[in-house]
Amino acid sequence: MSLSPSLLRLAAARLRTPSLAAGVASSSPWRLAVGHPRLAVGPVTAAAPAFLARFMASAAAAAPAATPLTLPSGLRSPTDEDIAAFRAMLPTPGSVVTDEDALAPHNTDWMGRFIGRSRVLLKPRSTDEVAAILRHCNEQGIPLVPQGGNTGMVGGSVPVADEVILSLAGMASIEAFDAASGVVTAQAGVVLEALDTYVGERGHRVPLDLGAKGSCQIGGNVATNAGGSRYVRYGSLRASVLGVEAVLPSGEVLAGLTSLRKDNTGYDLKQLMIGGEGTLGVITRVALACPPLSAAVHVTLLKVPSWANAVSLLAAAKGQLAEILSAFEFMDAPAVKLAVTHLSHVRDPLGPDEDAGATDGPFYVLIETAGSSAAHDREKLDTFLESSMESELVTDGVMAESAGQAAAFWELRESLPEAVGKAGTKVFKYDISLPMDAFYRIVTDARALLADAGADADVVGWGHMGDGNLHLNVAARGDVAAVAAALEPWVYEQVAAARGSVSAEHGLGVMKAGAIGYTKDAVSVEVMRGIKALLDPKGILNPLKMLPRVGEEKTA
Ligand code: FAD
Ligand code: 2HG
Ligand code: ZN
Repeated sequence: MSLSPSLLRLAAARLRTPSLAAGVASSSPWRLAVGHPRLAVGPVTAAAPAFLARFMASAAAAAPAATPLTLPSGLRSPTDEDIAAFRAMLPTPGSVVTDEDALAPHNTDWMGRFIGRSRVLLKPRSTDEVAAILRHCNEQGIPLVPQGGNTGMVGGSVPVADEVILSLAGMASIEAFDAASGVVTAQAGVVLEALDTYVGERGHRVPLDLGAKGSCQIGGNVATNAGGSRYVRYGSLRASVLGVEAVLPSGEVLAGLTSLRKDNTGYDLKQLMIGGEGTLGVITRVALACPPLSAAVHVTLLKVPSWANAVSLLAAAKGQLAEILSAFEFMDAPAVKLAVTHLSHVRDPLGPDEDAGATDGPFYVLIETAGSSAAHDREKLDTFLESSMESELVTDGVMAESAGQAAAFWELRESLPEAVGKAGTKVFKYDISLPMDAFYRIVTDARALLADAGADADVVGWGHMGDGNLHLNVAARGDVAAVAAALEPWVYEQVAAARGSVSAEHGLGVMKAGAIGYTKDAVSVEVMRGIKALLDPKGILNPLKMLPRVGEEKTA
């Protein structure tokens, strides 16, 4: 069924033309690239984007370094003899890094919150070299931290003490692409954006997109089972990753690099590596199913007056846009205000909002559709927008009319982690899954809690609403210890009471290892410990990450 001309006119009239000039976001080329197939994609660099480097520097200056933890007994620091042995195993120049300045960014996480003191970083160039390193470390009881792009948000990618850092950055080849199936095979160190560009040039897209795409690596994405903004369309990486090659702590290679779609021969061991956060093995290669690139992409930014309306809008989008819905992201008005206040290159195309800071709305919703027919998709979208406006679910909105405008809408959404980092001397991040009825309540409750405590803090929420994934962020100033005491374990208790998850997509790392019990039962945690003991009996891989130390488990 197609829209009548009058309805089309009405929809067009009510959807304001963006006040942004096309390409306004070009001050941040990192943001412009990929994720939006209609955009021209610039050259991809594996180097950390400028804003990451800038932000890491300011965050590190502002945030106190976490006290290094004590490693479990039986593990020891690498000695000069070990470093000599590593040099013998890794003959390529630059593969063994011991210079303190060069090590510094690898010892510090993205937030500057977790800071290790490793004295050696290894950069193997092949699976065999990874295997040799692990064999040596296992025999000697030397702990290691696998590191991808170091964009993780739970401190999983940096040492907690002086573990060896095993960087996958030297293993960045895209090895094969099967045009018939869309399966790409790549080494773990390939940067996500580079992989998306590569498959994009061949008519496909990586089924994963996230704000750190310019730095994070596919191996790190798989190790964290990263979610991101395409999850609502393509689901978990657990289904798209068809094969994984990984090196076990013993140095044995788990040769699971199949690209079969169906394979029911025994336990699916690759699933232990997906989301295993580098605690069970080092991922060296991945085979990933990439869906076809969509010929038509539409990006719309809508303003919704209340949370109840946002929930109804999501249901309407899932029902009416159905198979073309490719992102449904929400931001509260205070989060948008932080972005436009702290980042000069970010604009709010819907304009400043008098109500920003109110406890329940307005909310911004970014909807992306991706389909094979522009006319068909536009008709569906117009019908959906028309009915959403008629029923007053939506009060205002803009539809991108160019690739530059689409990029600018995405830039607003993806700039929020950086913006919130600029707003406080310490940022508390909670990446949680919650049912819709409890989803935004935790933001308003946290605001009230901190206001009662007299805290100086911005409490904001955004996230992948289509997947029930909220990012509750608190940018605190002044007495940040008091803010921490108010927030934890309060946040985890609220999540457990609502039967949510304390980690929706970022994993547990060192930050939340002790909080697993708020989401998983004791039997599940014991089974996980058993798997860890089986594959890594000496506990050399990413110690003190993901699983709680005995006696440290917190439960609801
Ligand atoms: P790292 O940070 O280096 O490592 C993460 C974990 O994986 C560590 O435990 C590490 O030991 C392990 N690891 C890394 N590589 C390997 C390997 N080859 N083998 C075994 N273990 C390995 N995450 C989301 O899920 N969704 C988002 O939308 C999202 N948006 C983000 C936006 C920004 C601006 C930033 C900074 C981060 C965001 N993240 C998001 C978090 C992060 O980018 C992801 O978790 C990402 O998948 C991490 O990849 P990485 O290569 O940087 O891994
Ligand atoms: C996002 O979706 C990322 O923006 C980061 O997962 C979330 O900074 C955060 O809290
Ligand atoms: Zn996210």
